[in-house]
Amino acid sequence: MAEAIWDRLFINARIATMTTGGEPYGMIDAAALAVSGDKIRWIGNLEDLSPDVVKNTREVLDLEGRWMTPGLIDCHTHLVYAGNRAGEFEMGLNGASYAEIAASGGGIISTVTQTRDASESDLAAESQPRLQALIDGGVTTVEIKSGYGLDLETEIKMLEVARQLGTINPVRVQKTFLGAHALPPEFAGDSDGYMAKVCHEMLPTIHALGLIDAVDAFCETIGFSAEQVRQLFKAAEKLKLPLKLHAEQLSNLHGAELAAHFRALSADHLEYVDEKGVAAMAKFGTVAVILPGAFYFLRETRKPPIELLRKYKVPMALATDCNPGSSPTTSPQLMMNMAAILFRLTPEEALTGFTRNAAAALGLASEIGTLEIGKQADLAIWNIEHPSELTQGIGTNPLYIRYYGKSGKGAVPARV
Ligand code: DI6
Ligand code: FE
Repeated sequence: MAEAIWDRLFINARIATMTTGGEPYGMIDAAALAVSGDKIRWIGNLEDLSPDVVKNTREVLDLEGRWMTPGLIDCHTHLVYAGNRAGEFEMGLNGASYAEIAASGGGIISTVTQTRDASESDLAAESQPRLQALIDGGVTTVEIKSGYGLDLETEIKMLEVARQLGTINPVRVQKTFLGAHALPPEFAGDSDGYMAKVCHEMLPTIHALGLIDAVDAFCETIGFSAEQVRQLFKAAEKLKLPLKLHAEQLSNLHGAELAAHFRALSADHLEYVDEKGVAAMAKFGTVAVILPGAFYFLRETRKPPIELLRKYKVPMALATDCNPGSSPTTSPQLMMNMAAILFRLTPEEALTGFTRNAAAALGLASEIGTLEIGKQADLAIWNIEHPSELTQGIGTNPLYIRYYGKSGKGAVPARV
């Protein structure tokens, strides 16, 4: 028998490739997709495949008309943390604002205390179910931020746990250093001093351990000023690390503009961004990461300027922002629904936000986010009649199979 030329061939699929320039969703009907090793080797109409090729493939999976999309990419999470903040949720419902809760020692700092106190193995064990929930929802790549340590030791512990989670689960983990998330209590009144420590001690030390794929900060009145973020970005630039920024979530400090001028991969949240900020993002190719979960949980009323982002053709990504305070969710599908209902994103924009544009927000557009020859074979296969159902449904999970290319040649597809 001739050498098998492909490891696996999916046939009778309807494929949303999420590529641009053709059909909506980059759709291919009556399609097939071939995988060898961890890469996509062929994609197209089933009728264009010769029967010999099909015969010589190691495994053929008949998808019986199901829809295939790129594996989902959650490009902004804080899913490694210890403890929970349900008590604050009650405080909030009794009238306290997010800023008031933060000022009274709650908020991010309460998670910092719990995360510092947790052992590395407890932190991993607490975080694993959140990652599993994302995987069960079709996620094949997830970004995980530090930022609940705010000291060298705990920031390393968080990023080390993120790294480990990526080695024991069939999912790609991108690790983002968010040492500039909040001011730790031991630096009260000295945020410049803390920022200096972040830039000159924590960042280079943690980078030398190989634990940083990107650098982020919380640019906000309750976080760090644009000037402080500029210092951090300069230090990160010297190490050639990609940049991201929590910008304009609660007020307009012109963080998006700053991020764009530093050629940051993304500016995230953006409820308060102005036209100048949007124009700068368009000019320098900075992705807008929209986080409807945080908007919803904080009962924010100011919406990100979707029309303006569309007008300037700024790519929009979506993410869960999974965290214990402002976005306690692990559901990409719910975020897609909220983005549509609250911000009027179309279902196609919503799915693009969890695939192609999310890949760009992580600097991984050449590897993942669309289904094309040569890209990673990270796939989600759904029991749906049309991709818009992924945005329409709430509390449903139509995932049929999730396939993670790096699980390796000959490995059983990662099913959920
Ligand atoms: N913005 C957010 O939405 C999260 N961090 C940030 O800078 C919230 C994190 C938390 O409340 O624990
Ligand atoms: Fe966040």
